[in-house]
Amino acid sequence: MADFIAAKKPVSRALLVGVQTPQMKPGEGAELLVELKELVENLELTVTRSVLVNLRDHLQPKFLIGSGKTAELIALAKEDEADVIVFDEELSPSQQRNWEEESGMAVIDRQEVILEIFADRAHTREAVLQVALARMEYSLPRLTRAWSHLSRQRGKGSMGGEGETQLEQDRRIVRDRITHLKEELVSVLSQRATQRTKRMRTPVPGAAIVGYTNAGKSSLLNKLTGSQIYAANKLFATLDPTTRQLTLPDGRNLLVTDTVGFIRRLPHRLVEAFKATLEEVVVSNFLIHVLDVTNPDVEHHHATTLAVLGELGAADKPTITVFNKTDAADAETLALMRTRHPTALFISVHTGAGVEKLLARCEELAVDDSLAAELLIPHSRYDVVAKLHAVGQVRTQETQDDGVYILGRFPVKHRAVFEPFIVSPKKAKKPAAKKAAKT
Ligand SMILES: Nc1nc2c(ncn2[C@@H]2O[C@H](COP(=O)(O)OP(=O)(O)OP(=O)(O)O)[C@@H](O)[C@H]2O)c(=O)[nH]1
Ligand SMILES: [Mg+2]
Repeated sequence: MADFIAAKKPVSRALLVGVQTPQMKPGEGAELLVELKELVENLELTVTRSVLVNLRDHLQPKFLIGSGKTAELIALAKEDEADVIVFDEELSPSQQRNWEEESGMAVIDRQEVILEIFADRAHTREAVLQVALARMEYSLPRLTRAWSHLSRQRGKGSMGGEGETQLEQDRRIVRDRITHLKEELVSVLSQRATQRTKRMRTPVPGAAIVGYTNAGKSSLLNKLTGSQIYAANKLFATLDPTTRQLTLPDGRNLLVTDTVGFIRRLPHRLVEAFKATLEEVVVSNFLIHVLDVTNPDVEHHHATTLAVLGELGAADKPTITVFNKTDAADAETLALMRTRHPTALFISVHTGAGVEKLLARCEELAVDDSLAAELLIPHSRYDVVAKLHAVGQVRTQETQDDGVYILGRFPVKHRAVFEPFIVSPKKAKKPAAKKAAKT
C-alpha cells in the first residue's frame, strides 16, 4: 500500500489522468497513460479508470486542465470511489494543492509515483539515502499540501523557535534533513569509490548493462555470469549496481555491472541522486544497452535511455545495442527492428539464443590497457613473476629449465618491467579447441 499519505488514511483506489497536448506526438499521451497504469499497479493500488484529456490549448495554470474538465474528473473519481487521483503530467506544487482542495482527495503525479516505487525498493544504505534525498527535495516546495509524507516527522516536539509557524518549522526540518542526508551520502559513497579504485588497479575491462526498467538487465547479468541476482517482472527491481566477473570465450575477464533501470519522465532529482551510483556507467569501457523487443514502446525506451546516458555524460561510450526477449516477440516486429537497427543484436536470455554473439561482441569491445604476451622469465627473476601475478593476469604458467614460461597479460604502463622477457607478443586468441569445434 502506498505510503504518501501516511498521516491520513492509506489510499488504495486510483483514477489516472493523462494529457495529450498539441506539442506531443499523436498517441504519446495514451502510451504514457498505459505506462502510468503499470507504475501505479507496482504500488499495489487498484486503477479504477484511466482518462486521457485532449488539450487543444496550453496547460492551464490553476488545475493544469480547464475547470470544467476538472469538475468532471473529480465527479468520476467519486463515482469510482477512488481515493487518489494520479496525473501523468508533472503538477506544480500549487496545482497539486488546488486539486487536493477542490477534490478532497490525495492528488499526486508520475514523479511522486516513481519516487514511491524507488522508496519501496530501496534496501541498501546507499539506495535508501539517495531515495530519501530525492523525496525530501520533492517535498520541500509542497509542504502546504493536505497530504504529506512528512507529517510523520511532525509533532516530534521540541524543535522550532518561538513565533515560527508550522510551515516555517517544517521547511527548516526538511532543509536540515537534506543537509544531513547529503553528508551521510558523501561518506557512504566514498567507501564505494575506494572499492572501485581497488578494482581498477587490476587491469580488467568493465561493461555496464543499461536500459529501460524491466528490459531484462539483471536476467542478462545472471545468464552471462551464472549469478543469482534479483530479477523480477516489476518496475525498478534493481536499484543498486551489482558487479560480477565474466570470463570471455578468449579467456580474458570482464567485469559486468547491472544498473538501475530508466523510465520516461524519470524525475530529474532521482537521476541527480543516483548519479554517484551510476558512476559505474561512466567508468566502464563500454555499455550493453538492453531493450525489451516485445514492448510496443521500445523505440521510446531506446530514446529515453540515450537521453539519460547523455545526462550522465556517457553518450559517446561504445555501445552494444541488444534487443532481448526475442522468444516472446512476433516475427513481424523482429523483422522491423532488424531493419531499423541493423547493427543491434537480437537475443533471448530465456532461451540463450544470440548470447554467444553478444559474448563475441564483448570480446571486440573489451579492449583494456593491457597487453597479452608469452613471457619467459628466468628463475633468478621471481620478483617479475610475482609482479605479473599482482598487476596482470596469468593464464598458464609452466616451469621450464630456462625459466618460468607464462601466457598472460600486463598493463601497458608496466611495459618496461615485462618487455625484456617477452618471447612472442600475443593477440588475444580464442582457444584452439574451441575454434576447431566451431568449424
Ligand atoms: N520472455 C522473456 N522474458 C524475459 C527475458 N529476459 C528477461 N525476461 C523477464 O523480464 C522481466 C524483467 O527482468 P529483469 O532482469 O528483472 O529486468 P531489469 O531490466 O533488470 O529490470 P529493473 O531492474 O526493474 O530495471 C522478468 O520477469 C524476466 O523473467 C527473455 O529473454 N524472454
Ligand atoms: Mg534489474
